[in-house]
Amino acid sequence: MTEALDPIRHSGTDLVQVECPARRPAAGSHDTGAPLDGVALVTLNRPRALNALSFALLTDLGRVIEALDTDPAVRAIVITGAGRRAFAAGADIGELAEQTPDSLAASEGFRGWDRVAAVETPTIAAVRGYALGGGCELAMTCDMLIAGSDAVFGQPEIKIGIIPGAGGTQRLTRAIGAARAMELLLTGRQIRADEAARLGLVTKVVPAEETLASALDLAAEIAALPAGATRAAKAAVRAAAELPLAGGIVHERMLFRERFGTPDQAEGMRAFVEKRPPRWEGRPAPAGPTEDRPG
Ligand code: CO8
Repeated sequence: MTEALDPIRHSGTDLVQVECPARRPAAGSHDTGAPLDGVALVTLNRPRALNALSFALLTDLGRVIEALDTDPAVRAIVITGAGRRAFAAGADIGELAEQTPDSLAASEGFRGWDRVAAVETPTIAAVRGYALGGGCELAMTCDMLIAGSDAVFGQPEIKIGIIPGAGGTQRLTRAIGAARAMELLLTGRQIRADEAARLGLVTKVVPAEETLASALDLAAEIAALPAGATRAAKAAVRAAAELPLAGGIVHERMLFRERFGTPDQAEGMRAFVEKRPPRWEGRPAPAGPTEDRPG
């Protein structure tokens, strides 16, 4: 761990806060919330502007995410927005209004999304309120998306004379299909959590107040599993969006073979045979017997 050398990894910045290990939201006034081993919580922190993604925020987000991704103690990352009203209502329109084709070509801003897309650690978006424009694109860039019942998704860029520029046309189309993506992209219509779930945009919808806890619980479940395997599973699923089926299967087989000979593979299989919980590298064995044995 390099905690003392890299404060951004553990506390973030004013615009992008980090809690690592994350704490589950407290149940009562005396409960500080249990720390969740291996889970980092990243909070977009401009609540008065509905967490609009300014260039400065995007730069900080990229640095924070990169730092967390290279920390071996971090095995799952949750990204959320400060406050109850928004995950993020898009890129900062005030800043965008000043841009030209040349300034955008030279801009580092896009790297905020690109860096989130590039991390090997599993990522989960916890969305309450608005996830619009670049905010929707950021949520879709995460591997899983937990939506509160008050979540609202959309790509409204068409209404301000532009189109999505941070992957929205591509990721929305892959997530929900071309015909449905076309309608949302060409009208800018916003959809609520239940419709987003029906369309396959989100992993699950939960009561609004439980959004963050639910995302953190999912992250903790993933973080308790062997990190090499969760990263490989993520890489394989990501490849499905990039490669033709035959190429994707070749890629999966390569990742599958790579697992063999790793300490986690040896330990996982030995523990199964010996009918005991596995002890993953660098972590204590879980208390109880294994509940779910692989099928
Ligand atoms: N940018 C800047 N400020 C914003 C944004 C935004 N995207 N969204 C909200 N705000 C600010 C408002 O200006 C307001 O500030 P203030 O109180 O100082 O006036 C504050 O947040 C609260 O917003 P509202 O008063 O508008 O709240 P409402 O409840 O009335 O409306 C909405 C909420 C519907 C979310 C409304 O704020 C809205 O339509 N926001 C804009 C949504 C939008 O069009 N998003 C897409 C932006 S373009 C984009 O994301 C492109 C991404 C790719 C570019 C990559 C560049 C590097």
